Order: sequence, then structure tokens, then C-alpha cells
Amino acid sequence: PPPPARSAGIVGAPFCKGQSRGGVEDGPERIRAAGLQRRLQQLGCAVKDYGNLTFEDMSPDEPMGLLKSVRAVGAANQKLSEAVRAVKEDGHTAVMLGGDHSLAIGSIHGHSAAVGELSVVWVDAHADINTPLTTYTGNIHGQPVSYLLHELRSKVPVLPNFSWLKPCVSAADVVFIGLRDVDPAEHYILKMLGVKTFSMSEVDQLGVARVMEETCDYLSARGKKPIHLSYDIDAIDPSVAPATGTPVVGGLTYREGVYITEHLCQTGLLSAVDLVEVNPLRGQTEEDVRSTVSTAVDLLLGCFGRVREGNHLPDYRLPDP
Ligand code: EXY
Ligand code: MN
Ligand code: MN
Ligand code: MN
Repeated sequence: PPPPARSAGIVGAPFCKGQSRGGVEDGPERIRAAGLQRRLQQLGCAVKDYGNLTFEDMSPDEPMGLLKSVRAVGAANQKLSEAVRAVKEDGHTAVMLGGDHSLAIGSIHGHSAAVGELSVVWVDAHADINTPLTTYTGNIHGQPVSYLLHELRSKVPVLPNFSWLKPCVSAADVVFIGLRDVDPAEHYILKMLGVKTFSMSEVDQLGVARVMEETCDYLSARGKKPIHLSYDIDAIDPSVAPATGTPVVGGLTYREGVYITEHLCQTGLLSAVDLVEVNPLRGQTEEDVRSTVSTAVDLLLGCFGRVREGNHLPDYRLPDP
């Protein structure tokens, strides 16, 4: 049967202050320039592009201990949360183009504000579950999950420009895929909360098809909730997606990465997608950037029904001679 009609509501979030490398704010424009909208439409997907958010300069934004750019990250995510909520209320599958992964705070919060309880699939080399007190880099892109989880509420202080944020996700509704660079405190938290994880070891052991079957079985056992896919491009191996701020060897192949999106699409529950950490300035060559951006686009297309056997629109007719 043809896939159900879908519509994508795209929000660009050109924001980089959850980490310290410039360039990641150019992700949304590069991904759009690679033809995202046209290629989604070729799949029969309706597209509304809400454009890019603009973020005010928050300076002075003095570090709080190690934590960097707290006020900017808080304000940006508050704005993003409202934007994603509006996209969901308009009836679209939300697509948030980052920007760095601190933006998952606002994206997931806004998604949840619109639809209620969520399942979250976090595809990343990293667990991004440091708290403001366990981080040793001070980069908030390594912390968003801790801000979102009910279970960590007492471990995350209320920070400036974050008073709007209430935890909205349960640890049992989250699955991580692709982990291979996890800090000791993060590992402790994952074990303490019993979070479901498929590190690269499990991807090797089980294969991606079984990882996805188990992911969806695990999540649906708690009820079929709308799925939020938060896809960090650094989950993909740096040989394929090198233009990112914190590359880690030993990642997902292109095929494994795309398979994850195809499988989640087929659940019919995919309700919002983040595509983050594409940093055009981190490529060594233009080919590095092209390969990274093109992979990002293909991951998004997989979320909206692209299958590798090919697609045609339902009204396609063969031309008569
Ligand atoms: N765990 C390290 C930190 O907390 O800074 C590295 C985090 C990298 C996060 C990237 C976006 O996924
Ligand atoms: Mn720039
Ligand atoms: Mn991440
Ligand atoms: Mn990462």
C-alpha cells in the first residue's frame, strides 16, 4: 500500500552556542540548499517551510561555573519550543534543522506541549545526558537529555532563561542508538535509570534490523506514543559524515543510518525529527561537506517515506507513444 499522505513542517534553528565551534549555525541553509523541500515533494510529501528562527544576542552571558552560554541556550530553546509546538498544532510532522544538539531541549519540549507523552529515539555517538554538574566541557549540547527527563529533575538546577522548561519525558520512553563516546557520569546515569541503549557494540552484535525491531517493541510496550527522533549526524561514521563538531570513529554506516529512518517511518508514529550538528566549517574539503549534508537529507527523506527500491507518486501514469 502507498505510504499515508504526510506533511513536513520545517523549522530552521541556526544556533551554535550549545558548543564552542562556529559553523553549525549554517546547517539549516546548507541542508535546504541541497534540495530538501523539492526532494520531499517528489515523495508526495507536502512541505511547509517556516523559515529560520532568529535568536537575540544575550551578551553578557557569563559562564556559570563551567557552563557556557546558559542564557542564550535557554532563550533559544524557549523560542524553538513555541515554534515546534505551532508546527505540530498546524498538523505537520515537525522537522527541526539545527544547529547544535542543545536544541533538542526546545524541540522535544514543544513537541510534547502539543501532543503529550512522547517516545524519544536518540541517535547519536554521544548520550548527551550530562547534568550541569557532571559536565566537564560546559557545553550544553552534551546535556539536553538531562534537562528533559522527569527522573533527573532534582539533579538539574533551574538556570537563567530556563524557568519555562519543565521535564516532559520519562526515562523508560527513551532509546539511544549509536553510542560510542559516553562519559563516566553519563554511563552511571544511563545504568541508574535503566535507560534502553543500543551502543555500536549492540549494532554490531544484533544488526540494525534487530536493533530497530527491539527499539519499537520496547517503546510500544508502554503504549503507542508519538515518536520524536533526535538524529545527531555524528551518529554516522565520520568517513561518511565528517563535517560535524565532535566526530567519533566507528559509527553507523550510511545504510544503517538510513535504515533507522525507514523503520521509524513505517511505524506511522513518527511525529517530529531533529537533524542536528551538521557543521559546514568542520569539513576538510567541499566534498566532506557535500557528503555530510547529502547524508542528512537522505536521513530526512527516509523519515518521510523514501525507500531505496524507488518511489512514484500515486497518480503517475505511463506516457502513451
Ligand atoms: N560528552 C561530551 C560533553 O558532554 O561535552 C561530548 C558531548 C558531545 C555532544 C554531541 C552533540 O552530541
Ligand atoms: Mn557562519
Ligand atoms: Mn548529540
Ligand atoms: Mn553527538
